[in-house]
Amino acid sequence: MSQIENVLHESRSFPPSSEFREQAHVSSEEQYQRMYAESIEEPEVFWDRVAKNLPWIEPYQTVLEPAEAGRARWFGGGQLNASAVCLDQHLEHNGDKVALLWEGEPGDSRSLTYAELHRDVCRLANVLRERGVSKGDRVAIYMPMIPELAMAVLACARLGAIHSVVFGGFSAQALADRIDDGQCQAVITADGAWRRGKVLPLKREVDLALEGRPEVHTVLTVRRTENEVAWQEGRDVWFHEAMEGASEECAPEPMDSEDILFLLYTSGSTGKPKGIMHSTGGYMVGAYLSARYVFDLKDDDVFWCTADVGWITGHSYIVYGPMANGATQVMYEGAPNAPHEGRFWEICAKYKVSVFYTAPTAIRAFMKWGDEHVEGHDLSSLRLLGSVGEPINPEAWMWYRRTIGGERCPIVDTWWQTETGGIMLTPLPGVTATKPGSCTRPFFGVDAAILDEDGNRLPTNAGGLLAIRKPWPSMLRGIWGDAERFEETYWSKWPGVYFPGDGARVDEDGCFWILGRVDDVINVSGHRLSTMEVESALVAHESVVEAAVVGRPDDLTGQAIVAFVTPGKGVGTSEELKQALQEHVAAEIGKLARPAEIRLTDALPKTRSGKIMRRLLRDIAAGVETVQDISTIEDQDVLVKLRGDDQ
Ligand code: 7RM
Repeated sequence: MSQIENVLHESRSFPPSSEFREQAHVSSEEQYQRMYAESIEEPEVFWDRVAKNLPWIEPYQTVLEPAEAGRARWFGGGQLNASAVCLDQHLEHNGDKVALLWEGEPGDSRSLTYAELHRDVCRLANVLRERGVSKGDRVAIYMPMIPELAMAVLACARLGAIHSVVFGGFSAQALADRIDDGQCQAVITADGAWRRGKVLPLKREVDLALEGRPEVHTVLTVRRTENEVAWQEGRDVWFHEAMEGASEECAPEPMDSEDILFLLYTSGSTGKPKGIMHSTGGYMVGAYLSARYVFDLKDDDVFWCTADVGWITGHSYIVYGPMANGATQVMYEGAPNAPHEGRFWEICAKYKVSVFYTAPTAIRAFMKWGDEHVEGHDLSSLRLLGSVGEPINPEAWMWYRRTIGGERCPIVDTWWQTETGGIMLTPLPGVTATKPGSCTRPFFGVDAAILDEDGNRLPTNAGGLLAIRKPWPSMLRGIWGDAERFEETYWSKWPGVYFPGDGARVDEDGCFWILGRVDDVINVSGHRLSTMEVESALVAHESVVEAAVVGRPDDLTGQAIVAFVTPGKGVGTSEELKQALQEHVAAEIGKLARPAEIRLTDALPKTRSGKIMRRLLRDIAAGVETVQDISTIEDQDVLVKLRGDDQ
């Protein structure tokens, strides 16, 4: 049985103001319907019109070549270069426009125009070329959130080298695994990264990762934190020294549409991380269009996506999408609470941010820290807010709208994945009536539906498996070195249909509600419940900041619900609270969803990108040793504490 029961009842709806609607790129329901219908029925016509906006070096011959599932080819015969799309095309009219407003964690700042960024990217590409990097080679990038990170990504793209960005918070071992898997020959890094006033010694991690890996011929190191670093003559090169003598002339390498632009590793629930492959043409077209329409980007916007470039969100909505649109962006190096909990709002006010894109995990942290850290910062420049990464519970959505958005900014809750390359389900801010907790409707070209295991379409409001039934330009092109796993993971559940691994339902207005990862669904007495819905009920209680629910084996009911709950400020860890929460869930959802056990905890285990690791909590709830890969956990201490509670 693949149905997931729908227990969350949310009926609030927020249409965009006429003021927002009138100025938006997509500004009426009729326009959305017309464009959406064309994108599905005549994808060649729709995507040709979009792709024409990019500066092709060689025009494409075909828009979409039919092929078996997962093998579609986009913009065949065309050639372009992603760094030229992001930089060169803006030079003539917008060279002096600011590309990056960068803020360092210690409070230093830099601003770079498109012309300056272009010049540095050309020089860096020449440095890499002189070190022997060429088209098709893989380069690992392991850096803090500094402008050189964007330069590194774009310099690889300029040469046609495949970049593999590894998040700077990962360990030497995680870096080594990814270098090995992608057979990278060069690494771009920094001496260190600032994190809450401390130095994370990145170069030291690189040195450890490269022990016994002589294939890596070059390590290019940016000086950022000025900590001492070890040096291997011949291999190690200082970024600033190499850049000094480098030429500013570097023609972009013409790349075929289907040439690989980058690899990005994503960890599945089991097994080793998958090197997701993205193409040049289709990916750029998707990133360009989604950034433009979802964030309604205009010439005078200041866009801030708070993700790290180490995640797909940073690839598509810091580097490629916004830059393809010539946007001005804020880039911030540090933590949201360094040196104080109001740092993000201080930055929004300082740079007059107009479009702000962050994750539910951050929003819940802001709620927990308290409104006093928001108050006193002028957020009147904000006109649009976004959310990504996890289901956003209605409580956090409403707080975001009220406290950050001043009840005036539309919220775009965007559902997508590393694999999809770009946003797939989302409101269009000038058109869609948003609902707290729903990512609303499919973006252009996205044919989404809710199916059961056998591929049957499920009726309105029935929870089932999310499916994407047609190819889209920014879809993944494979898993690096593992064609079989690619087929098996994404294309084998139903013929010709992409399986993202999430549960969802569609309501009577055609709005999608993501119910969480299918692996996380809980089965209580034959009722399949979504983690998302029980968590949302818990978070709606005034004493709760964050919650994660999992199933624990139970002789009677199959599974019993265990809820891990982070209580709010000043709330005691009492038995009364636990009982109140159990009753609260029973009242909100029904007795069947009443947690059998509530565990209060200061923090939940999360991935480094902020997603709650329910699979780990499942083992803790069941009291078994975990066999899961825990290398990607954000804070190992959380695990120790949770396990300590156990005894
Ligand atoms: C962009 C990103 C993908 C998984 C995905 C979902 C979850 C992401 C939302 C969401 C509900 C959202 N890529 N997810 N966005 N769930 N609403 N708006 O996060 O590859 O790291 O993760 O994240 O489960 O499958 S990712």
